[in-house]
Amino acid sequence: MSLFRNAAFFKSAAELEHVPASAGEIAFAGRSNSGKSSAINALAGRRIAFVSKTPGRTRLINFYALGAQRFLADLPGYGYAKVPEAIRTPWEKLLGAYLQMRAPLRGLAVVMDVRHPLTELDRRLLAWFRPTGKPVHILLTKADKLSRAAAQKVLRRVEGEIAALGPNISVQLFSSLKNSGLEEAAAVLGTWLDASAPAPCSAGDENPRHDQGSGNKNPRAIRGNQPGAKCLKV
Ligand SMILES: Nc1nc2c(ncn2[C@@H]2O[C@H](COP(=O)(O)OP(=O)(O)OP(=O)(O)O)[C@@H](O)[C@H]2O)c(=O)[nH]1
Ligand SMILES: [Mg+2]
Repeated sequence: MSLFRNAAFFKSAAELEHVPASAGEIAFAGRSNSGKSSAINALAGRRIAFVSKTPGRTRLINFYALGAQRFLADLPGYGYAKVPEAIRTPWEKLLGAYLQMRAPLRGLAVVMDVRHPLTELDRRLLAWFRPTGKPVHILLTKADKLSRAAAQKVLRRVEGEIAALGPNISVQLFSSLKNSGLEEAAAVLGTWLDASAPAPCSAGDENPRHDQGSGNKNPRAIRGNQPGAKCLKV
């Protein structure tokens, strides 16, 4: 079964200084209440991420370890108007800095409620993340809330809209409730992580591979890929 079945809670980070050293990770972003944590639980096959009836509860980045220094990161949801400004500002800063500067980030899973895809905030996130050059996979979740035909119609519409956004962006239907779309999601996200799998070390080789293909040229790129981070003794 997929490597996501090994996922286990690792830590929460309220600031970038607290993110773990990582050899590769995938972040889940999306509006509050869109189903990010539920999608992580569905991929893990058990409840490891906190699912809330109250939108906007996750204000930290929650990291789930997959082994071999690879992680899933559950990001704070955006677009929940009732969050007070005093909380919202540092939270949005954390999200922005993480997405733009996290070198080990291999790609972004953007979770959208199939009934409200590509909202203004989702489009802003996409427009803003695209320059990193990293791939995006959209999960149109809560697909169980629509008939099969209606869900397919939304899928086709979103496919059409993202085609205009350029390469490296894909979309699928998903339901955490019905566990549908799991294999497709695991295959896409797994490929991103496989591309960053730690290379076996030869004797005396503590020299990690460079951060290839992430597209992140930012010299302020935050933790990860430190010496030793990608070189796994087997
Ligand atoms: N029917 C249905 N409900 C879902 C699905 N995924 C999530 N939900 C429900 O939607 C609500 C929000 O789910 P979460 O996974 O907590 O959403 P989130 O995006 O992590 O929310 P925040 O952490 O607040 O940003 C919960 O009541 C879930 O049970 C799904 O595929 N189908
Ligand atoms: Mg959540």
